[in-house]
Amino acid sequence: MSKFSDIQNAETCVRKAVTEVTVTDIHTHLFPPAHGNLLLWGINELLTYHYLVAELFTVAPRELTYKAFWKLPKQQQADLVWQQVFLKHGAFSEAARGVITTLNLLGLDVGNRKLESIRKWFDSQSVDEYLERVFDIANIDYAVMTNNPFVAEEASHWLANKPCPDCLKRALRIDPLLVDWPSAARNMSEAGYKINQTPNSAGLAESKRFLLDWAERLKPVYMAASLSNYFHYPSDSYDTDVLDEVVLPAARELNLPVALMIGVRKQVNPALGDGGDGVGVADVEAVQHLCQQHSDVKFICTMLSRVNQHELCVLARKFRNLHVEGCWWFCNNPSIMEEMTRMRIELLGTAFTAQHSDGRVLDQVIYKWAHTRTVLANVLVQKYRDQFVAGWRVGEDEIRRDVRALLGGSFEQFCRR
Ligand code: FIX
Ligand code: ZN
Repeated sequence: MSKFSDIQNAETCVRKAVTEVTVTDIHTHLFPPAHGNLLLWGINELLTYHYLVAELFTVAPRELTYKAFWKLPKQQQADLVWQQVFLKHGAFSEAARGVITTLNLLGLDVGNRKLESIRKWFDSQSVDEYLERVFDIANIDYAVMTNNPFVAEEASHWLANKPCPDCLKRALRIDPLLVDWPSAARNMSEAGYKINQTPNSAGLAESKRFLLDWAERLKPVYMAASLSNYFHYPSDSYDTDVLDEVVLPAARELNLPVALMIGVRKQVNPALGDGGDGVGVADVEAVQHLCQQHSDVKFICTMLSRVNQHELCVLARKFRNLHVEGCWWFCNNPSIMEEMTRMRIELLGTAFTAQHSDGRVLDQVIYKWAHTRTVLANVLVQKYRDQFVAGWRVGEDEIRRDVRALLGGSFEQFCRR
């Protein structure tokens, strides 16, 4: 295909390619509609997203206690967020601006700032069609969920073989095995596996059988765990034994990548519920040791602290079994996303995944991808300009190849390798 001879036409093509590319969303907290209330969607859920609940308490009058807030019905919680965050302080934050973007792209009149008509519209939606509509607006081919067999309610839907649409793939989420063995052991014992409260060799073998059984049931794209900023490997805590005896052997046997999300300071303020987690600088060397000592296992990694990003990116240059992905959670803001994406392209080319939505509320994926496309287009325009000035010419096919690589293509290639 012909190459662009002037940078303006190339840049126009870049922006068009980013706008039009179908995205693969490799980390979300969505659920199949058949799994009932586990799938969050609609204006009340959008407004009570744990990011916005945390923001509410940064501005609400002191008289609003956490306890009083949580006792309110969901709609009144949403009304409070709308009044205190949006009407009194504006939609500056990424989570607040995101609600506005979502409502606008759904074609709703958010300009009149009245929730009643918006609520009526959502009440008239059917969740199955709405899921399709949201994926269509966001232009997503499929999203990978977070499926935790240690959560009884989640497990019950899979054990009942409830339907799951093709656009939702599974991820086998295994945090409790690594961060809370006693609770994991209780769950597995209740499910009929012979597991002790302390991880002895018999219990580790049984927990591997539990993993293999769930992998058979879910057919996951990868196994995943969120780990604190205190995670080290190897270490003398039991998570090293669980990794060495259970998770990594299962990953090898199933040829499944292991996705590690590292750097959460769990529940720094428990009164905020899911919004109570913070961030801490983590140990990138733990990822280095895993890649070194298990070169036959594929690791997908994202870290929560901005401080860790450069070191993690350099590590991905050293290990072909490491794939860096996403601007996770507190990094999912335009300023940090731009910095991370620019750095990653400069160090990794397109051999990484630029973003995941982490969407907890179905409708959010609309804004998470709209905002990501804007940031990515601006960074890529600059990066193609840099190539152009150096003397490298590209054509439309290569631009579309590169954009897709950053938004799912490199991930799928890594998983296939
Ligand atoms: O561990 C995770 O998957 C995190 O993304 C979540 O626990 C977190 O609450 C979240 O949804 C952040 O966006
Ligand atoms: Zn998540």
